[in-house]
Amino acid sequence: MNLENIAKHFDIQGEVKEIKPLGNGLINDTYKITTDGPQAYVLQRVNNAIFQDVELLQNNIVAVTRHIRRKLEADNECDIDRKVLRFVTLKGEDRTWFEEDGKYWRISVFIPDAYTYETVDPKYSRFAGEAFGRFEAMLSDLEETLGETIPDFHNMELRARQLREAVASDRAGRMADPEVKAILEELLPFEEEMCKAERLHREGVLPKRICHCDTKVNNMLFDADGKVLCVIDLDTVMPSFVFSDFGDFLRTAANTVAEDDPAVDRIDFRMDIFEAFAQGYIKSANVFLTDVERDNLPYAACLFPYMQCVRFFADYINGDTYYKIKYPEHNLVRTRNQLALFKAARAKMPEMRRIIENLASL
Ligand code: GN1
Ligand code: MG
Repeated sequence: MNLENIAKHFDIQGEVKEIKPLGNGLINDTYKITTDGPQAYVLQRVNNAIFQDVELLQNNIVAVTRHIRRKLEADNECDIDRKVLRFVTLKGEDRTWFEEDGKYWRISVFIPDAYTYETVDPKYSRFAGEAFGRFEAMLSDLEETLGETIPDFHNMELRARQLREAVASDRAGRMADPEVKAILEELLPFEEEMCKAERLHREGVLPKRICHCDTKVNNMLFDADGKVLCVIDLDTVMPSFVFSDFGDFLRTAANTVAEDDPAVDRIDFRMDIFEAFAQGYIKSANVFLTDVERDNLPYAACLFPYMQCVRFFADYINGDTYYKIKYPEHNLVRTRNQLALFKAARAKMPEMRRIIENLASL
């Protein structure tokens, strides 16, 4: 696969000097392109086994980035090119993706002097909460209707069903392991409680809004002073419950260890990170947040470790077909980790509720 030949189809400035791997996403392949011109670029192969409609996905992303850019311009923001991603079109076309031999590619302009982190302190957590709340607020009046790039992506009922299907077909023969059975027994009793969002939606009291849906800590760019520049990794931007962005950020940020750390006994759910993130989030999301959404933020903080646990676990039982793994038990280690985090978070729900009530009354 010649990456330079792929890059040649896009309208980039300057000659390509070097193309090197970038970042550590679990789904797409990402590279940095250095040129002899003023700009560097990010080249990505979109994993179309997972994102099956790349055209819909890129249409979503173009609509979202265009809308945010217009808002920033209207607000007379400075340095806009570092605050929203820009996707490069193909030479002579206005399409932002290229297909060859069943592989899909896209290029965006690299944002210089930006940093990503795998962990945050409370101060950065508050900035992050504000940024994701602002992201949702800015998109609340988007004219275009966005498609779901992965249908029912954060639908807990579907994820629970997929786990049961994985268990029933036991494709990799892993159900024979007593530990696997024990994890399943631990997870099942919480299923109904965790499917609350879908029920509220059916009752008509929980709306879908445009959310980011992959608010891991490392999907946000910070400048050298710790201020949030922008939100990246926009493949999963789609209609969802606000719980997605609130819960998934805390899943990574409030965990005392990384999501694949085997040291389960060191796992805790950090309330200082929760409180700071909630402060920032509620501050900027207050303009649209309903009482039902706000009151259920503690539930969201538990839902996402639970859902991720179910997803890693189903993938392990299926024989590791979805997430990239670095060693054979990687998905099982991730499962144990997320289960411990879920339990830690759930034990802290009363404290979370107090914090949210306090913030609501300010
Ligand atoms: C995947 O690609 P990445 O690493 O940002 C996944 C998320 C999971 C996450 C777990 C499309 O995100 O939903 O939360 O791994 N993305 C998709 O680390 O499934
Ligand atoms: Mg990512």
